[in-house]
Amino acid sequence: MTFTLPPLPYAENELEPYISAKTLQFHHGKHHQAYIDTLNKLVAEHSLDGQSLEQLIAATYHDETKMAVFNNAAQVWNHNFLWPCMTPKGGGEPGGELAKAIKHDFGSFDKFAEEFEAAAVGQFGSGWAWLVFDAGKLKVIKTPNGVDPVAGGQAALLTIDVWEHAYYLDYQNRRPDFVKAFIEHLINWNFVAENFEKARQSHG
Ligand code: MN3
Repeated sequence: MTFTLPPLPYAENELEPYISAKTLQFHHGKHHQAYIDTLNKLVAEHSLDGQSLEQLIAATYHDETKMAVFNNAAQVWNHNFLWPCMTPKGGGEPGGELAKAIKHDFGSFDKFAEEFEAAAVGQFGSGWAWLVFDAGKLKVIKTPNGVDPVAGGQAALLTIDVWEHAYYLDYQNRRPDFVKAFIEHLINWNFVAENFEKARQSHG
């Protein structure tokens, strides 16, 4: 079994003007593909065939002899998860149970948005910001490099990639402008709500 690149759930130019087709060509077609190719090579070298991404991430986190496997498996998982977090004409605010939970756990949607923005802008160097469901509560976290909630045993609901390759062609050093555009125009709240529903059901 080898890992393969999932197709984007939209055309490369459909997130414009917030993310250009050129950025997606490189981010999806080159960076994500490269993590997959490297992971397939490493899985064969380490005789780790037949394991899911989640199993590989759990088995190699904090294992210094398999750091490259962890980094690439986590980055494949993170990018597989990232694409459906965005949608053309996204953004706005969620409804239903997710809206209630955000209000309950953050105080208001605006407070959630502020916290998510601060995590994404404030992640020093490469990494990710996330909305997660952890022990029955919504939380915003940030992680460096490839580290993700899967490694920490939390359920991921939403992510933004703040590696420079995610925004540099369109925003150069203006990460805050990219984060703002992501929140206001790109978040796919239907996908986040589906993830929330699954996480709540498995939490019981
Ligand atoms: Mn990336």
